[in-house]
Amino acid sequence: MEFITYEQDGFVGVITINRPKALNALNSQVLDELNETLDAVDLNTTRALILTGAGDKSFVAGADIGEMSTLTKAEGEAFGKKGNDVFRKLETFPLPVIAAVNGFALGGGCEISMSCDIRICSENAIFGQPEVGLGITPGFGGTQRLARLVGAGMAKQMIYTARNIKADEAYRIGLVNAVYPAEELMEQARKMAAGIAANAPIAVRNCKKAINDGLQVDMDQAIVIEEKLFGDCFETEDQKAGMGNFLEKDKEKKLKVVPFQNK
Ligand code: DAK
Repeated sequence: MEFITYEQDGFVGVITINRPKALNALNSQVLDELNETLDAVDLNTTRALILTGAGDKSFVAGADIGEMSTLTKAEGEAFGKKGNDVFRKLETFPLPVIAAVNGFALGGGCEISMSCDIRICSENAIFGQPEVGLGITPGFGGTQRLARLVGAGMAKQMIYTARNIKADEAYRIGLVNAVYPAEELMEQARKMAAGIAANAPIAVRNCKKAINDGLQVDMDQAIVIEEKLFGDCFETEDQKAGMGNFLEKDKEKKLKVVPFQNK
């Protein structure tokens, strides 16, 4: 791989988009390599992923404008599909994904962070959807995910004005969960990922699915989705061990990570 690095640290996988000369802009090759990287993640030994960008200036400065500028209509559609497929794969990935946003997250960069489950960022992070200034609409789900995350009014303001926002404003509007000094960002991301990994992995996966799938339907159907995924947990060792430890009042045991098993 030329533009993606993957590092496994215990139960946590760290994916780094590594194209710093172009501020980690997403060209076709980056999207292909990201797709392959996700396909290669070992779901038996990994419980959470972190997605970040190489360097201290940029998470992802958007889709590659140079590559896009010469696309024909058919090529533009193919590029859009490639991006959307990878972003959707991240969004529906069976493990939680934390975006550690270490600088610019513009256009496709903001959009890929929104395909992750949780966003945390460094104090120098800048978010924005500048597409209308380039004569296009956000094309990797920005109109949809931003509106769902921060509400239609704020999303429309950001998208129509193409104005970038700084980390503190991203925090204020709920686009990111926390802001850290740049040098602490990855440590905090790893800490959060390790906290997730210490919990019952099938229950965590089911929570992700319940939230994601439930948000697409009305409350009556959403509750049925939750019931089903809740019921599934009662076929797992994790549920028996987790509740058994509590009932035995064994605090030490209760804190132990219960072994992962595939269903
Ligand atoms: N694409 C390609 N190269 C980029 C880039 C990008 N998005 N952003 C930065 N670079 C490159 C610069 O060209 C420069 O390369 P060299 O000249 O050194 O070779 C290098 O990274 C450093 O950038 P700067 O010299 O510009 O650095 P500054 O600190 O001065 O400025 C900046 C940083 C982030 C403010 C600036 O680089 C910038 O404004 N970049 C563009 C940001 C942007 O507009 N991003 C949104 C792109 S549009 C679609 C689906 C999705 C999309 C499109 C279609 N379909 C469904 C078909 C998505 C669109 C977008 O994301």
